[in-house]
Amino acid sequence: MAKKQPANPIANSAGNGLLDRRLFLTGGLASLGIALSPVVNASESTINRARKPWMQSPGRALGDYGQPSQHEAAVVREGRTSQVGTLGSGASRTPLQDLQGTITPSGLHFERHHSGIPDIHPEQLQLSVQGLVKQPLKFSLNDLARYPLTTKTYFLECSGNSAVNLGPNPALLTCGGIHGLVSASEWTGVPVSYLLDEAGIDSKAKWVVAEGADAARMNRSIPLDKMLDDALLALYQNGERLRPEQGYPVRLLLPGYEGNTSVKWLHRLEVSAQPAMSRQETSKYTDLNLDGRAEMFTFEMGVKSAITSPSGNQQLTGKGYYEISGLAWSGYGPVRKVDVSADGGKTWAAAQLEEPILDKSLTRFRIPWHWDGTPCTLLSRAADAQNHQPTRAQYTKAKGTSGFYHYNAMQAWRIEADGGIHNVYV
Ligand SMILES: Nc1nc2c(c(=O)[nH]1)N[C@H]1C(S)=C(S)[C@@H](COP(=O)(O)O)O[C@H]1N2
Ligand SMILES: [Mo]
Repeated sequence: MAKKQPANPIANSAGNGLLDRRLFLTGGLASLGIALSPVVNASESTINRARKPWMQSPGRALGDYGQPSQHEAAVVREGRTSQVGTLGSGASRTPLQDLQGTITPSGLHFERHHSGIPDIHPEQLQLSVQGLVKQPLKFSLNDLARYPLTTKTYFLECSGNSAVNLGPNPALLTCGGIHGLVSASEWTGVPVSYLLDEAGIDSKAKWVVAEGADAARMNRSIPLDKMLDDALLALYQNGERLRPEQGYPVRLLLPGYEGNTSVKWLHRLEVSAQPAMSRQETSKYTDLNLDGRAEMFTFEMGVKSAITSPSGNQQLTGKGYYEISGLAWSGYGPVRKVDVSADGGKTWAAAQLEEPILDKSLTRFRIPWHWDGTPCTLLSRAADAQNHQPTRAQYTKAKGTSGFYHYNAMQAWRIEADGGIHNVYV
């Protein structure tokens, strides 16, 4: 006799079918009478004894440098754009909706270059430390690699990330298309403080101007305190040397700061009393306020989250059980909490945060959900120790819609009755 199912087998934790985040700790799907896969009957039980084509002869040869499965060829950087007449001066985005965990595969790290990707021979790059120092120093790559190294996981986010959602109408993009100017890696390198200590900082020093060796010579002024705190000269990314796109052979990595300050292809650190007032900190990368004045040197990336699945341009295949999953991060420190709503923000449930929850890194959140097949709106909101992610209305009320950088408001996915999913403003 079939077991009678209770009408509502699972305790809801918020409206529209959000379930308790501890579902899996308390017995999982089977104990709740949820089946996700078809049952195999007796006549089908030889199913895995048949010799498939790939079991009939030896597979292919060993290789030098591994590549993803050819069946994953559709998982690529997206939204690639470059200035008219150029191929490398623009941006490409991480396909967040196709990835899991919290580390971005190096080949899918987002890119943002102001003048293409230089090809730099590691023996020819020299990093100089100069300006208001007791003794100017010059480092070859070999010199740098002899210093004690440190390994940390950090996100990197362009401050123009998600700005498309300031537009008058919601863009019908994927999650990566909207939020994919954020990635995370395990970075290994030399703390900048080691080099500055060795050079000896003059008491008048307050800033360090970092300059890249690309054709743009991109440069930014960084507060000396940040450079002495957690700034890293990154040499390795996810265990291997930096990719050319990420600044090979050495980049500055400023945890939690807007991506622009993490100067790639680094060749000069100039200690100074004043900021350089360079193009990227005056004409660009300033935040326009409602009163028409622009704020400069707004470095930290505010707390943000995005649901990566289910998300824009994906398709639900009928009502039933789904896991809602996404990423949260903050330039001010670890993520403290992520809430999810399935009813457009009326009710909220706390999502499960996956350990380890690291400082200035991506944090994966998950929450089980039962979709009843009717249209609904999914939202996530993150908080760090100090701040909550604002709603879009709160953000635009405080900042207007003419700005561009540091947009961190909540984002909503509309699920239609046919299972189609698209970006909406709520
Ligand atoms: N030298 C140099 N450094 C640079 C840039 C650049 O064009 N040249 N782009 C900056 C910007 S705007 C961002 S968001 C990050 C992007 O880093 P990524 O390409 O490794 O993702 O690098 C920053 N560092
Ligand atoms: Mo950027």
